[in-house]
Amino acid sequence: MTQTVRVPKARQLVPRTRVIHALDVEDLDKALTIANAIEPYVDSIKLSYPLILAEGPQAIGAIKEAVKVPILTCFKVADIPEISHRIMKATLDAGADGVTLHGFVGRDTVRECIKVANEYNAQTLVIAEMSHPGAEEFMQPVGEKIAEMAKNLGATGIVAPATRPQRVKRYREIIGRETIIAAPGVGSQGGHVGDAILMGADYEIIGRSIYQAKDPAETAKQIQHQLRSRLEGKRPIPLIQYARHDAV
Ligand code: 3DU
Repeated sequence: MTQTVRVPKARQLVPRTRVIHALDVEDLDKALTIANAIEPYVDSIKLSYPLILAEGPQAIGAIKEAVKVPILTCFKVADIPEISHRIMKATLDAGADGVTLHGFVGRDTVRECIKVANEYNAQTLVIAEMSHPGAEEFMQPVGEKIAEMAKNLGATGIVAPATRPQRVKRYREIIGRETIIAAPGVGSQGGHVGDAILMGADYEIIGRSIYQAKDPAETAKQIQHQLRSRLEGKRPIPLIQYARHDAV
């Protein structure tokens, strides 16, 4: 007897506003209110430990139900392959459409995570270099190797620092145009709206500047205007309509 295997259809990231909102609040009602209000101005909502530890993994599904954009989780998976496999499965079963994972743990873990994600048609963003100053200490020296590995293993994309736009440019040179770059660090961490995209990123990840604003929707709208006017006439590197990578 053949068994029917349910393959959940993950929502795909599409570059429209080119902003991913990091919704790092700790209260689900608040998260839902903000998610609904800012949805027109973002391509994705990214959830992380602050919300999920407070409200449980079902918060992923609750937010997903409230909006149409893909939901990313930012658990920065970094365990041995077996445990990473289970973390990935649990996250994707909870409704995530894409995940972040660390690259420094090495190719066996990264390969395993991409394999699980592909079963769900979900996106994988491998962190090459983080955006905070401390990332220069240990991550930056190996970031380029991580980016190359992520590309070769067929990750959807990498995470590179909007706080250091020249590094984004370097990562773009290394990975070519098929692999996307999502760049956190805009706003509260000091990165300027548009800098990372002008250097070759596909998305800028923005958290506190939006969800801590008095009027998150108005702020997200303003950011969108700012981004548009920065990109106007400046010819950012063209957008990629990427497909899922199956090169694992
Ligand atoms: O600094 P913000 O509030 O704009 O939020 C940035 C988000 O991006 C936050 O969720 C953080 O966990 C995530 N992130 C980085 O800031 C830096 C990285 O290298 C990777 C993820």
